[in-house]
Amino acid sequence: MAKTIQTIEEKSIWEDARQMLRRAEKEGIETAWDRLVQQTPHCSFGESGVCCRLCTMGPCRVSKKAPLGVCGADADVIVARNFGRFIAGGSAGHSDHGRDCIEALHAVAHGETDDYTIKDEAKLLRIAAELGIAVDGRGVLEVAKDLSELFFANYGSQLEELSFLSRVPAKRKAIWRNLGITPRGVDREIAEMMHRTHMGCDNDAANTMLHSARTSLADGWAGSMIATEVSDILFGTPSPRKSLANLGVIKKDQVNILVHGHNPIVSEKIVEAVNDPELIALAKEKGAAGINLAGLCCTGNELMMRQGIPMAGNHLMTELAIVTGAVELIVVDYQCIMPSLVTVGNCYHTKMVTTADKAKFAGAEHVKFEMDNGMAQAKKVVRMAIDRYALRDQARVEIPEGPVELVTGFSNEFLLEALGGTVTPLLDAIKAGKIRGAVAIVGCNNPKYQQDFCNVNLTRELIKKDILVLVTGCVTTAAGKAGLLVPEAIEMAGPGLKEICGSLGIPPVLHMGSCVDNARILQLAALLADELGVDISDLPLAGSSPEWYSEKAAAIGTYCVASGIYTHLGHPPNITGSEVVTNLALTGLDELVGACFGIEPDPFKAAELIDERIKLKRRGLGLGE
Ligand code: SF4
Ligand code: MSK
Repeated sequence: MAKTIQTIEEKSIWEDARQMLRRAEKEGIETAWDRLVQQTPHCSFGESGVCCRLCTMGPCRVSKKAPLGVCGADADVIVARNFGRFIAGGSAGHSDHGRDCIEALHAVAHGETDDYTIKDEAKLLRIAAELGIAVDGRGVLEVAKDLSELFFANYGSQLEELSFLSRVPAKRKAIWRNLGITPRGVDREIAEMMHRTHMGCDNDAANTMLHSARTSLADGWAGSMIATEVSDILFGTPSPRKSLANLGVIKKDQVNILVHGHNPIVSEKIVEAVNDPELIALAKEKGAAGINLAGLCCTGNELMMRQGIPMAGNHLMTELAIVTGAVELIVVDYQCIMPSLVTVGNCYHTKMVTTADKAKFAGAEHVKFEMDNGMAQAKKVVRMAIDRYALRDQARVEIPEGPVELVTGFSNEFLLEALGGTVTPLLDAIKAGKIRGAVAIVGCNNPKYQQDFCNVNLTRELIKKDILVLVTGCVTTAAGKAGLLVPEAIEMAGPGLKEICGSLGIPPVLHMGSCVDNARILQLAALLADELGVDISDLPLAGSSPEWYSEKAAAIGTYCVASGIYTHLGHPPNITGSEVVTNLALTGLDELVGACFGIEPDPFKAAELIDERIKLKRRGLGLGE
């Protein structure tokens, strides 16, 4: 992690970002990097997790001089409680997104909306049958009713077992059972975490940490997995398609609309609206050559995976996209949307539109999307964007050049089909050492790092070592801009990976979706383990989030580890104030769940660390290194 980022070159590895940073500086526009400087140095109590604000006898911050809070809580208890709430926050984010997807499926099934339909009926029937719902001789909507009810039930506490635990290998389930961390209802685990961390409840740090694992598992194997599967059912299961990434996807002569957030329910309607002939004609009447739609962050990933909509940028590019001066409107759903976007937009003609009552932004216009008005609201938003076009100051427009080509859309369904319907060919390649292992590199940007330096370099180093890389979230844009998401990138891979990906015509780095789509990776890991008759922790797999920032990323890392996948992070969560919690995260969990966290800010050293783990797992399976 860069300690003191000063120059524009130190802020980002990308020319499009640097160009916009120079422009922001010239125009006096403040960005996340400027605010990071204002916030530095960070409070060391907060950074190490020993600041407790859970009651009004405090706040307490413990130190050597004052090792206990007013209630008597020590550093271990305070750190574990803070971490537990952090994980609950991230799990709530993914899972509530999943709940919104179920509501859409439920509305479709009950005929309450004409705006949404079931695009992948085959997947609906397949998932329903997988989960024990009768499908033979029944109408699609009847099955959808039952499936949506079953998914809703995953959020309560009535089910004996979460639906998708049927996908978890038996050995993994036994580990969870023995530790008492088999996840129950999604809402139950999150609520219990809030309860446990109230003053005077769970005052055993290790016990609280185990519940963090349980809460995150409810996210990974239920909230996120349901979000992914229902999104595929409603909007189509992704398959490979070409797209483009970087700020060059914004067009000088068109009305530019950016979609940002996570849930495709709003943005899929915007895609339809921008293709409406009447609205295109209206844009032309107003002097634009057409309407251009591009994505940001994970809503961008969702649209890119299914529709090939180009990606303007990842987390730290969101303010900079506005600095092009060519964005008429940003429409957002929720999560990872900096409140500063309203302010930056006000420096130009850029309007910000919010769509969810749970994510309003002061200064933005709220256009509430509901199940029965999605199309009408999407058209309204596009009209608003067209109206803004006349307000654009063309003299202030500066758009970086040269979007980069990429290939997206690698769902498990596509991978299995490409492999002939089974994971056996992939396992054969792993056994032969042609693919030595697989690593999911996921997560965010964080202005404490040079943007995407770690994301890109770790990816490059791993493919050189014949390790297949799977990307989701904001790492996708980094890998795409670096030219790693095209089949030609096999030239940067080791000989074995080059041979296998070359024969399949796929890139050595596969884009598998948004943050919730890490569930696809969990499912793939489970399929591999089942095929070999081993536990997930026996496989030569790892996860990594080099430049993470969010509670959601921490939840993903935690469910990866609790599922048996060693996970590298560029920096630790705010837990270093407790030896008990830190040791548990870095080593203790290995004994309990067969995986732990590794911390390494340097991507080259991180690649070695991950490679060691892959070697260890290969040896364990009796495979050559
Ligand atoms: Fe302080 Fe205990 Fe209250 Fe936390 S719960 S603020 S440590 S008194
Ligand atoms: S959007 S959680 S910055 S990946 Fe999913 Fe990107 Fe991280 Fe948000």
